[in-house]
Amino acid sequence: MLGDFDTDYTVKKWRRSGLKLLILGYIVLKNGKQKGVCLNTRKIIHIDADCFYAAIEMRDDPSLTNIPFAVGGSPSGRGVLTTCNYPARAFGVRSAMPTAQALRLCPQLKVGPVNMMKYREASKEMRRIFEKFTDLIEPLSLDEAYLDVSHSDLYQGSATHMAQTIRAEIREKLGITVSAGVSSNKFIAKVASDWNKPDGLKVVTPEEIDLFSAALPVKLIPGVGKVTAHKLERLGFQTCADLREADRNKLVRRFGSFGATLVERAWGRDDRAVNPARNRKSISVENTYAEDLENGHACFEKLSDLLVDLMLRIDKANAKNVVQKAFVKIKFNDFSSTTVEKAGTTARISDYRELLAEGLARKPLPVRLLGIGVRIETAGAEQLELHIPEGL
Ligand code: DCP
Ligand code: MG
Repeated sequence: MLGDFDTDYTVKKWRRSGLKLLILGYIVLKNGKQKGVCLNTRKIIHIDADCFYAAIEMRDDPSLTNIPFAVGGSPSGRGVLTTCNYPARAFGVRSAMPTAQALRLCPQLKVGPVNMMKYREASKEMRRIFEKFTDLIEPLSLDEAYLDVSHSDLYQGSATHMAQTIRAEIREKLGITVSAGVSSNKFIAKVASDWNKPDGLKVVTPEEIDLFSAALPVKLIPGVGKVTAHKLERLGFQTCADLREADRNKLVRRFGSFGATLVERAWGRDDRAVNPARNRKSISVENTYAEDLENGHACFEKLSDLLVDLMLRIDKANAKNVVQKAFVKIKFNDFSSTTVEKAGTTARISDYRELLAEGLARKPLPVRLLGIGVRIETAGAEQLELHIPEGL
C-alpha cells in the first residue's frame, strides 16, 4: 500500500514539476520574445553618427570637410556650438561651447547655421535602414539608437556583420559615417560605439566583457557626469575595477539607486531591454538671447515665437493629447534658473503668460534665457529638449 501510495505520490509530484517547468519555460520564452531574448544571448548594436549635424553640412558642401567647421549660433552674441567636425576638435573645440570661445581656440573655424529639418530627415532615413534588421529599435536622439538584433536571421545571425552592413548602407544612402558598438548588453554596446570613433566598429563578445569593463574609467559609464566622476575619483575609484572593490551599501548611501547601478556597470552588467516604446517625459524649446531681456515686456514679446516652435515639436511628436503640464524656465543674468509649472493644462499662450509672470516675480533681474515646455505623463520616460541656438 505504502509503495502504491509512494508511486502515486511520485507520479503526481513529477507531473506537477513537469507542469511547473513547462509554465516556466513558456514565461521565459514569452518574456524573451517580448523583451529581446534571454539576457546572456542578447545581441545589441548601438549606432551613433559621427559629428552628426556637421557631417550633414559637409556632405552638402564638401569644401567644409577638411577645414575646422562647426554648426551653431553666431559668434557676435551668445551663440553656442551644437557640434563640430573632427579637424575642429583637434583645436579643443567642442559641442555646447560658446562660439566666441571656440573662435579664440581656433580663429580659422568656420561656423554654419543649424538646419534642423535636414537632420530630422537624415535621422528618419537612418531609422528606415535600421528597420531592415529589426523592429526592436530604441532611439536615444536624432543620431543615436540601440538595436536588439537577437531575433534576426540575417547574415546567419551575426550582429557584427549586420552592424557593418548598416554602416555601409548609411554611408552610401546618406553620405555620412556612423560608428557602431556590438555586444550582449546596452551599456557595453554604447561604450563600444565610441571606442573607434569616427567611422569605427568595436565588438565586445560576452567572454571579453569582464576584461573590457574592468579597465574602463568610471567617467565612461553613461550617467556619470563630471561631478559624479570627480566624486568617485575623490573616493579612490578611477576605473571599473576599482569600483568592483567598493562597498555597495556605501555607494547606495552616497549616490542613491544609481550607486547600485554603478556596481552593476563596473562588472559589465546591464539587463535593460531595448525598449522601442520608450516615451518622452517632456518636450521643450528654449533660447539664449544675444542681449539680456531687460524687463517683463521684452520677455512676454518672446513668448509667441517660442510657442510656435513648441507647437511644431508637439505636433511632430504626436503628443497633443497627452500634455499634462505646462512649464516655463527662466535663466536670469546672474545665471540662476527657475522653473514654474502648471498642471491640468494644454499648452495655451495664456498659461505661459501666467507662468512667466510668476517666474519673473521671483527675481528682479534681466533674463538671459527663456524656455517653455510641456510635461507628458508616460511610463519609462525620456526627455527631449530642443535648444535653439542664439540667432536662429
Ligand atoms: N547636439 C547639440 N547640442 C549638444 C550636443 C549635441 O545640439 N550639446 C547635437 C549636435 C550633434 C548631435 O546632437 O551633431 C548628436 O550629438 P552627439 O553627442 O552624438 O555628437 P556628434 O554626433 O556631433 O559627435 P560624435 O561624433 O562625438 O558622436
Ligand atoms: Mg553622434
